[in-house]
Amino acid sequence: MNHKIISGIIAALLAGTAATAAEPPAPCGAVPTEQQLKWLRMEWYAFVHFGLNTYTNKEWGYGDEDPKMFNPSKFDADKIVSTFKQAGMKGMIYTAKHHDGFCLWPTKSTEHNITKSPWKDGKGDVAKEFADACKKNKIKFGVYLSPWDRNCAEYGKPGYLDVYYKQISELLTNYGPIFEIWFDGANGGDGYYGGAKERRNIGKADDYYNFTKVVELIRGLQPKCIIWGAACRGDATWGGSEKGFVLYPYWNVHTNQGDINARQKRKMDDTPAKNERWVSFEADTTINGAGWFWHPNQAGRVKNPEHLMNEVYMKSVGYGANLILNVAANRDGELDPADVDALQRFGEARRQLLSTDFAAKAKGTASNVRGGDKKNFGASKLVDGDIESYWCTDDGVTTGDVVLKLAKPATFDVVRVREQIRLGQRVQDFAIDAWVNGAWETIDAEDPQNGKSIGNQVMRRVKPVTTDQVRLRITKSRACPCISELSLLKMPDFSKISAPADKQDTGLAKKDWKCAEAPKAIDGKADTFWHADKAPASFTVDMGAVHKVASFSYTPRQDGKVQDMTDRYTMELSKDGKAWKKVSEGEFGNLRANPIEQHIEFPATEARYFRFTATRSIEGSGSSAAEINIYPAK
Ligand code: FUL
Repeated sequence: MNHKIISGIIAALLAGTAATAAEPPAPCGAVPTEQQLKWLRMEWYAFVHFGLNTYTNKEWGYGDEDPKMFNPSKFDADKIVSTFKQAGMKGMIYTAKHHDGFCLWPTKSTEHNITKSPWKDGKGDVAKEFADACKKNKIKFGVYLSPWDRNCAEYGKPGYLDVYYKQISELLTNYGPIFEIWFDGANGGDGYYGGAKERRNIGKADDYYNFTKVVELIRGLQPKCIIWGAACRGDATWGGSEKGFVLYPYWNVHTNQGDINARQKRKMDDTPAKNERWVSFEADTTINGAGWFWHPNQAGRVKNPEHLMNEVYMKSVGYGANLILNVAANRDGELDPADVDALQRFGEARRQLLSTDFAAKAKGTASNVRGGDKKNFGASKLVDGDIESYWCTDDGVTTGDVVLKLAKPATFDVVRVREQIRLGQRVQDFAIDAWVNGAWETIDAEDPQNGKSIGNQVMRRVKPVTTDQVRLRITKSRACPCISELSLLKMPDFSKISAPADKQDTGLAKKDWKCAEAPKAIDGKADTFWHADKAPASFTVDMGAVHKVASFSYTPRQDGKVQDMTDRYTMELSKDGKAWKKVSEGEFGNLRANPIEQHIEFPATEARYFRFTATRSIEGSGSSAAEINIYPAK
């Protein structure tokens, strides 16, 4: 027997005496489907609002818009999609039909569709061009299909459902794999409805659309498609704001509809309930403060990369949810250069943030390792760059810590932690310490009040420290913790990524304006507002001199309340304060979900006075306005 064989036998004998491989723990509570898991790992993708509203300067079309307006001479889906790809986005969702009911693909379900537009001689198909471009650029394609249809004569009656189900079927049959379908929650209200021009209420959306049936239909056509909204009957739902954040702690597991709908900061039950479901949140927002659709002169309202990072990305993806970021196409069918600039800079900032993990390959020591099996469940799993492997403790051990010794001292200010969510979301509270000047210093404390969640991932902004040792302390968990990764990251220096300058246009200077009834509507401050107990209610403003004006903007009350929030108006102008001309009347769309400033254009008119009449409010019988701006004709 030669030397090599003998040592081989000794090694085999020794291995036999070592601890045997431990079994993985049983899942705890609800777990994501394979599709939900893949979807959560996409993190972020684009939303593209592009349709007839793009041409009317509105957020919500009424349903009577002329399809002839749609003629985007420079539309190039590939150019748009490659911009998203370059920014690092993993997919895009297109508004194939918004509330105005206009279908941007040649549907057989309604006449109100793109075949009636001059674009490509009525042979265009925006959904197809986006789907093909996504395939080419290797990002995923999804569709938004508004349930509310302000054009369809049958809306609110059973007949509409055939139309709607047909639209779902067409989009899920003819455009390749759809990664997500979006069912907007805005429903019912006034509209054109085939000429009826009336208000239609549908009662409970879940009952009217029969989302249980919708889910079945979709599962039959594309079982891998993530179903968003649909009264939470699908896989994912709204994050609760249109500002792009979710609340923290953030839990993907819910015991009932009310729990999901509340979307509130809450503690998770220590013991999983039998009826728990996995429904993840998706935070939605626009890259441009002007709204979901493109609006003229919106360039100055783009959100800068630092805001996108701190207020949007870190509070959505960084809390464990997904982010859908809207970048609207303009009337030519192109993205706004200012939006593209901000997107690319934010994309670069995100890349830089994730580019260096100072914890990679650190040496880990854990307080407890499942079955003593370091090979499969040891602390090194936290830093091996493999999202599937994880550190895990013995069953019943729901607290524990891991100390990571870095190869060399590093300076970081973001700590990312991820759970192996295939086994459920478990951790209810944790803390992070750094070894500084010979002692442990807590750089991210526990939250005994609400606890802290992890889930797919959590990115914590911590006090910047330089250290070569970091400790993760799991202090509360529903079952033995299963932590797949811990990363130490550094936020980039935004001054080097140069954000687009904020150059918001507020219109005519107001220093000579006078208004006895509503000074707060013209004080230049969005946090104060004019309020009246009734609607209609008006106020008149003397602008001090005659100007040729062509548009105005209205900012709704910004205190988070919708009570008495005006959403219909009349605007009149006068040169002398005696003879008045109505230049515009209508609706401010989507204020409940997204109470932002809205711009309204009217024919250029010479005026010294304007009279704003609030004619209706979303809730209550009063009226309000935080600010009115008036813009000169160009
Ligand atoms: C909202 C809609 O009403 C908006 O117009 C927009 O499409 C947004 C994404 O969802 O609820």
